[in-house]
Amino acid sequence: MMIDLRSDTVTRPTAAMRKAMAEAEVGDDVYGEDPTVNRLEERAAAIVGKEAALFVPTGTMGNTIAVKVHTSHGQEVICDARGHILDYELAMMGWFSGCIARPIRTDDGILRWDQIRPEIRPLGPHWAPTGLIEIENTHNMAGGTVYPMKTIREIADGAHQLGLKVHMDGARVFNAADALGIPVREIVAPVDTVMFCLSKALGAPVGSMLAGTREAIDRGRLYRKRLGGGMRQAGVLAAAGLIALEDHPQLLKRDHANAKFLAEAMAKIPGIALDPKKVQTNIVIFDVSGTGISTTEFSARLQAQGVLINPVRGGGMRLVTHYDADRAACERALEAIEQVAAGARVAAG
Ligand code: TLP
Repeated sequence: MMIDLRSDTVTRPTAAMRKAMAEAEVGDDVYGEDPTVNRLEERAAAIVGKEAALFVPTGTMGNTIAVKVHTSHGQEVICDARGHILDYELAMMGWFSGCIARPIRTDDGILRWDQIRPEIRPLGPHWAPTGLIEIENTHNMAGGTVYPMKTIREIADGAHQLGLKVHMDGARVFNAADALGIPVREIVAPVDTVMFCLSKALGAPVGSMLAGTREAIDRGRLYRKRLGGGMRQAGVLAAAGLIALEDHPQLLKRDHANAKFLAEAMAKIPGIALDPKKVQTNIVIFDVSGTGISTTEFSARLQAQGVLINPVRGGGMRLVTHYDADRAACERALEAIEQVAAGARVAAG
């Protein structure tokens, strides 16, 4: 059995999810007649404290719809330079919404209002105006970092005073809620829309939610259809999503403890560099350059030992903990990491 720590997207549906999927009551969701999808959308809206929510097949589609809802062609979207929306969504903000990104570099993935303010532009003879501010919480490639509430409020207050909207890519916002010990609804209260994934840390096989005002979600529903996301008897998927939403936020604590356990042990391995204090949720980004082998080689040697961990952009490697990798699996992964690092040091003499 491989231990797969490439992402929390790799989890398999639980027995309870498969049972709920098999028994799901369904209808045609494009007619608004799938009772299970309707229930999921209502529950998601209630849990995150927004007027309405939309079930979409992927996080990418949720972010794409949000950008479209808030912007017009020829505008800029302010985001972090390592944001998922910029680096991993095939330029959808350009392709679908006709916007370009105005990326801001950060150390920890967390944008601050004093960095954003100078980048906001009005329409001018040379400038594309700012159309939207996008923040990612938790921030994936910065290592699952969590936005402090004060920072979210400052960004949203500043943006709203200027008539701008804020979208949160909250693919893992339930992880942020666990780390802060507050409900998700509190985290997303200041922002206009939030996308969160059922299929990441929460463990559903498919699906994400976009939540916001009724008006934004009604328009978003039309963009979902345009993107090919009108899913008919999608209740079979929503049934698993409901279990992810209701029962799985409680499990995230375990993933966070496993990530911390791995980070603290890995920080002691010669050749591996990371700061375990920065690991707040289920993502650990680490540097293996001190071992003298490349990230691709490190990954290949781990695979030979039954552990999957991928290199990421920027020279590091990323591991993500999830419910299909318990503490025993993490201990075995740690042993493999120790052995690969030690083997590289021996070869380097
Ligand atoms: N992230 C995936 C990969 O695309 C990198 C992963 O393995 O972490 N926002 C954030 C912050 C994400 O991490 C992801 C997926 C998405 C959006 C997109 O979700 P999907 O894959 O459902 O389109």
